[in-house]
Formats: sequence, structure tokens, C-alpha cells
Amino acid sequence: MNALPASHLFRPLPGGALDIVGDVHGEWGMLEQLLYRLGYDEYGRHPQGRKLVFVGDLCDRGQDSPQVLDWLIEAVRAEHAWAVLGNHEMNLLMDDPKDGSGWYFNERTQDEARYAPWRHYPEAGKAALCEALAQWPLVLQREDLRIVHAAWLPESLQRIADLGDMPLCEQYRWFEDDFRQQYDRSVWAARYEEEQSRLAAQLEDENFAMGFLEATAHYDLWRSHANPIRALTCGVEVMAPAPFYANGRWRFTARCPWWQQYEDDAAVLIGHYWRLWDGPAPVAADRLPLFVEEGAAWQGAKKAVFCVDYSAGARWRDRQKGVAAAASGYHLAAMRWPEQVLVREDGVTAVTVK
Ligand SMILES: [Mn+2]
Repeated sequence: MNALPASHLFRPLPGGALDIVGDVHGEWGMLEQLLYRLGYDEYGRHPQGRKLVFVGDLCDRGQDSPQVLDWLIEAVRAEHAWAVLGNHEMNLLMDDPKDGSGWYFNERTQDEARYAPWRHYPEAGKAALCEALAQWPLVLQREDLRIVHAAWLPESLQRIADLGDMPLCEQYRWFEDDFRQQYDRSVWAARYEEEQSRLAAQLEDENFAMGFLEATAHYDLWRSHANPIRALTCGVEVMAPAPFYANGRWRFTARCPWWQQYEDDAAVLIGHYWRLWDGPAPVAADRLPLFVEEGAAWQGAKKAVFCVDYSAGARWRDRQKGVAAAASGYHLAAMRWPEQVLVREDGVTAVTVK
């Protein structure tokens, strides 16, 4: 097995039995239900000494991100729970407002129409919140198990280790600046600027007949690999066969099923990829399918990778449409380890399939 290089951002998992929880996205109600189903008390303690592990993306979109984060920060401090950072926590730390983060970023007033009512974070607590999150690792691991938000990428792990004890946010800025400098010197830079300024409005217009923008595609592809912290928390991209519109923008690169290349024996549990309990949703002909597996199946070359994100972050859509929780296809689930059984917030369970 490939040994993991040493970094203060990679930390050991506790020994013993674990329950690994998928992306919560501010859904405090579902998290409370799931903890109850798994047998934990209100502090995250288990009578059999099991421990909670979270794969990141605790916040954004749901009704109570402040409660989820405040609760988990305390549980992590008390060593009842362990957590890695997801891309949504990185956005808070890097002061990068994105869709669904208006509970924290006051300037995102456009989020209110979509996601409110939701609880906002008190201004006075924001500095302490970021200070606590900045202490969380990117990777948790022990011999039989690896936890990362989106992708286990040996080259990215090594590049992070190479920066030694540089703090997380400083590392992130260092990699972003390094990419931007290399990009600005590349043959693509002028074309990229031209595409971006010529089509600034059209890039967000779903009804525009968008052609394939080569320099923009190249920029997005390069950037997804260039910052290894971004690569671990967002995954890497590949060229899309054709432009497609998603999450408010025309896109030319698509998420890549990196697990097809993962050959180690240690299991990797991830979140991030919006899996559905009932199996893969149909994929349009011009899109790359990310999941081909059934809802409870292991993924990849050696069936050693498992995404535990069952799309709790889309539950707001059902609330907005008046769909009852009992009829929702979006869930919060955990994998019991070493049992490899899934438990859902409503008590439904499933045995995972290799
Ligand atoms: Mn994510």
C-alpha cells in the first residue's frame, strides 16, 4: 500500500467502531434524527464507545448550518467526533461566498429567496467559528480506512506534505497564487481573458447557445489539478464532451470518477458527489455519467471507495415544493464501520454491496 506522507493536515482516526456520516449541509433536523437512530446522545456519545466521523460539507443550503457547525465543533473538541474539511468549509475559511452560503455571507442576499427561513450566523461568533474550522484536517486515516471529502489523490497529498507546517489557509493561497502566475505566463492566458470578457453575461445565461470555449475549459481543467487542497475537497475535472449548464453557469469540464484509478486496499470513504439512495439518476447523452453503481454499491477498480453523500443538501428543494420528508429521495446516512451497513435518518438500513 502507498504510505501517506506526513502533514499536520493529515491526522489519525480513532481505533474501534465508527459511524461515518455523509454531507449534512445544514440539515440539523436530519442530523439529530440520524444520531438517534445510531444510538448517540445529544453530545455525540455512544454507550458502546463508537465514534462519529464526518466527511465534510456540514454547512450551506439547509435550515441551520450554525447549529450543525457549533454542535460538531464542540463534539470534535470533546473527542466524541472527528471531521475533515469539505469544499463548503473551505469557502468560509477563504472568504469565498458561493450559492447557499448566505446564512454566513451577508452580501449573498439572493440566497434568501431560495433557502430562507434559515438561521444566520451571529456576527460576533464568525471569527471563532473560522478559527475552530481552520484546526480541522483534510484527511483522517488508519490502516483499514481513509477519510477525505472528495478525492484521494497521492500526488496532491504529497504536494500538501511538501509545504510542511505552513497553516491551511496560507497553503491554499500559496497554491492559488502559484497557479495564477503559471497560467498568466501560459499561451492560454490572453484567449481566456478574451473569452471571459466577451461572454461575461452569456456564461450565466442558460438560454444562450454556448459554443465550446477552449481556453476557459483549459483554465478550469488546469485549476482543478493545480491547487491540491482544492483537488482533495472538490475532486479533479476532465474535459466535458460538450458545454453544459449547471449550478448557474456554463461548464466545459466535468467531475471525474477518480475512483476508477484507485488501486490500494485501504477503503476510502468520501462525500461530495450527490449520490441517490435509489440508484443513479438518468444522465443526458452529452454528459459524463459519474455514478453507474446502485445506491449501496462500492465504487471503483477494486470496489474500495464509497461515497456516503446521499444528497441531504438537496432536501431544501423538497421543502420548497411541499414534498413531505417521508416522500423525499434526499437523505442523510452513515456507514457503520467495520459492519459496512448504511443507516438512514429515518431508520431505513442497507447492507453495502461489493
Ligand atoms: Mn462537497
